[in-house]
Amino acid sequence: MRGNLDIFTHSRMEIPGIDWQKCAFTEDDAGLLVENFSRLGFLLLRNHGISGQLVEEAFRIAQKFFLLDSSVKKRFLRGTLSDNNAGYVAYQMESLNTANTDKKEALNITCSPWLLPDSLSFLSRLDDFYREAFALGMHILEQLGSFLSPCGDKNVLRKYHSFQSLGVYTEKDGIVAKEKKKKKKAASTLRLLHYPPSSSSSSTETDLEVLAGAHSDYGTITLLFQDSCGGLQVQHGAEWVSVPAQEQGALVVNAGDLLEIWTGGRIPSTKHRVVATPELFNSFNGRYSIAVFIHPDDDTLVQPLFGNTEKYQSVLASDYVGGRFQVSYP
Ligand SMILES: O=C(O)CCC(=O)C(=O)O
Repeated sequence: MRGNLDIFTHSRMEIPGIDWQKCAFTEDDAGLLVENFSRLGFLLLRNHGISGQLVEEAFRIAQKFFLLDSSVKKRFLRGTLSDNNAGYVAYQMESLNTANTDKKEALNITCSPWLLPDSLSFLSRLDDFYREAFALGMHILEQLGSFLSPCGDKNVLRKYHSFQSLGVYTEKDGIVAKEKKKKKKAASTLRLLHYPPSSSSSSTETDLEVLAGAHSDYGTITLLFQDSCGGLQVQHGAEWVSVPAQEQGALVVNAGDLLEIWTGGRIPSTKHRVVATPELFNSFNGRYSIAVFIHPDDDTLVQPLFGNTEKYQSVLASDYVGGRFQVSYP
């Protein structure tokens, strides 16, 4: 134990872990958070406070969605809804790295209004999960801001992130759409991911099957929930560090490109990928994960505030994410 943080991994080649509930969030704790987050741009957060029931329900909803017939899912393809990033990403439709197409399917749920048909109405139950995840994300940003800003300003990063509930709604709560129109827009997204069971039965250290190509995330921070299949790896120089699967219910937090810019490189947005594991070969349903991508409001000018402020150029949040999407979805 160091301060109020329980650092349960010490090797430079492991993802640092933090017990979030034990943290009183003093200035010392914020310093240790920054210190550990700075190492790889990844953290494992135990006791994160998000209701286990909500997490389990979110995974059940993901399974229910991906089990739908592919002809149903394809009715809601990404690019055909009012928000360009919302919708279903079919198997091999995305290339997180141009070297190969990803062996996964995904559903992007953004905060822009999406009137769900009856067949998808169960997706509206994801809102509470998203709300808790977003609140945790804001708490993390407050801690980072309070340590990094010279005057201890908790709001220095948080203030650019307005909360909006997910845009999914059904006929009976149509009011959601009206409320959304008044609010600021942001690219924050809840993403359900499914990696079907691998067809290949051999994946060795030297010959790994890549299911999601190496990439960095585009926004501020990502909260990632994964099942027990494992396979997430984080780049460290020429090596790949494996992220333990679902360690004691821990969730993964990683920095996106915009946090790297804001922190002048102090907290890096590190490349990561997903590879096939023996657990995936043996699993009947494949691998499931859920990512909450937290982005600043579209009109935010993201500029280096701390760290090496000379190294990065300012960028408009909406321009940056738009550019990255163009490359991922050829
Ligand atoms: O599925 C995962 O574990 C990671 C997904 C990911 O990195 C992404 O969608 O950006």
